[in-house]
Amino acid sequence: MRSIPATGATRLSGTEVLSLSERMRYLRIYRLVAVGLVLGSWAAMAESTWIPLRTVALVSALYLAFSLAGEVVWRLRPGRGRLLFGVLLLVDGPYLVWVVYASGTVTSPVRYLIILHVITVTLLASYRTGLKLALWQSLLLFWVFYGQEVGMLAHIPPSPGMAPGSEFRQLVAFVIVFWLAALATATFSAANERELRRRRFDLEALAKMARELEEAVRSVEVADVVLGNVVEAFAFERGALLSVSNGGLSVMASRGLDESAQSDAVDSVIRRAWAAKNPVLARSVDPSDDPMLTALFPRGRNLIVLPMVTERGPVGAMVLEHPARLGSRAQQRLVSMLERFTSHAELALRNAWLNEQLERMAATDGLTGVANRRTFGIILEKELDRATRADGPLGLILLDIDHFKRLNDHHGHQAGDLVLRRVAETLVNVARSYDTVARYGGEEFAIIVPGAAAEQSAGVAERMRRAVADIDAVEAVTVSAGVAAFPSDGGDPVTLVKRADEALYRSKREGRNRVAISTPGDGSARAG
Ligand code: GH3
Ligand code: MG
Ligand code: MG
Repeated sequence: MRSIPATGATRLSGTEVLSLSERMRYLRIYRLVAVGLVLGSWAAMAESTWIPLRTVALVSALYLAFSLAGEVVWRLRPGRGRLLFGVLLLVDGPYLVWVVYASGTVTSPVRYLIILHVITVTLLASYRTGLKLALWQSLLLFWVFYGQEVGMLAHIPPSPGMAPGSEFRQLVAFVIVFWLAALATATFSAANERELRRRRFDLEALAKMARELEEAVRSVEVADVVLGNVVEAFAFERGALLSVSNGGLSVMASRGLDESAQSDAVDSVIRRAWAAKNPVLARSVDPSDDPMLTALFPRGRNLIVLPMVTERGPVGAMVLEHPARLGSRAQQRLVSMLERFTSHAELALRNAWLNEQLERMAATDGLTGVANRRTFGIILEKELDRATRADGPLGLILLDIDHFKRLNDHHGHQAGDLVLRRVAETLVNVARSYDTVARYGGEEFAIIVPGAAAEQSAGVAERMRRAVADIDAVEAVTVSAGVAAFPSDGGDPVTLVKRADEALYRSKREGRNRVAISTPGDGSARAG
């Protein structure tokens, strides 16, 4: 079982929340403030200190000079930044411990600078560095304490009010306090850091999807990019992106599902999400209320249903199955991130759909909905190429409505338009799915019949002629057709169309309402 990548961090381990130069800057500020406080407190405690202000000022100046020099070296040779940062932190220790010692170890108010230092470093660097530093400071403090006990260091008497012999206890109490401070800060900063890393992970995942969406043109590509990114970023095992089609839903993209279910009715959990315009979490799906999701996600558990709704109404939904139930906080974060992904998806899908609609409009005839002449030209070229490569036949039918001018004159153009639509519809019904029906001109249609030689194409044309004759219209409608085929009548589109047109002309001449197959004599007959 996988969990939500709180572990997004693994991918980002190289990227830090604060840059090294920012950390250097904050530590410089700390050092200046620390030295200022040390000198200030010395001036205030003038009579009660053993070490004169001048000495403290000198040591402080050396310490500041050393750390500033360190920074200068870092600017000159930035490659060794990390090492230098560590060395400067190590040097902070002896300085701080020395001023604490010089001001009377355990009672000195400047000892709080050590706590402040540990907290600062924990926040700026990492909790590990913070804890290492706490250890270093403790060692130095104890070393100073025992150094005084064994006479290695001059014994500086604590302030007068202290009970004799309580120094060690005081020291231990202080060390415990600053370890607690270090641990508390480390815990909080680790939590903060984790949160920041997660946010960054989320944003990077969104940015990655946005980049990939730029490349996706078709709506199915868009759906695939969106679902793929979501599933990858949040470790989902199964998911589907569904879109509204013909009142039901169909699967545009899926992951981990072996079925491509289609449904005429919309599952109740999806309708609920649409109505709420908010994600809905479903522990399980019910076969009677949610037939599609039940089919898509057998034994589905913990489904997150994200509605996709545009200003024109519901357009789809993204459904994801999470392998585990989540704590409420993780769930909130996940769901709000998923909503952001979904709103990108809505926008990208809407654009892709608009594009596809424009393309369809540019490729089809507005009145009849079949391919227009431009598309006919492109497809004929393509199919001829394919037929040439496959060494197979290709049929072309040109079909013209008989006496259409008369029909228009008698019943008006609207009736004529209706007949044109009916004829187009009839031709499409007779054609196979890989045939192309196109409106070639006013009341002329062209049909490309891949794989069919002249005779077979004539068969198709004949079926079309009969079907048109059965149309229920203001008056009987008939058509004449001319058939040509590749390779018998020619190898290029122009010749093929010309031959079919000549055959059509013969149909007209011989009395209309019939099909003629191109013959070598047609051309001269038309010319004559
Ligand atoms: P034929 O049997 O020889 O083909 O005679 P026809 O009257 O069908 O042929 P003709 O070329 O003389 O007339 C074609 C007519 O088709 C003329 C034009 O008004 C009509 N037409 C062309 N496009 C449209 C259209 O989009 N809508 C309507 N209603 N009529 C159209
Ligand atoms: Mg006509
Ligand atoms: Mg005509």
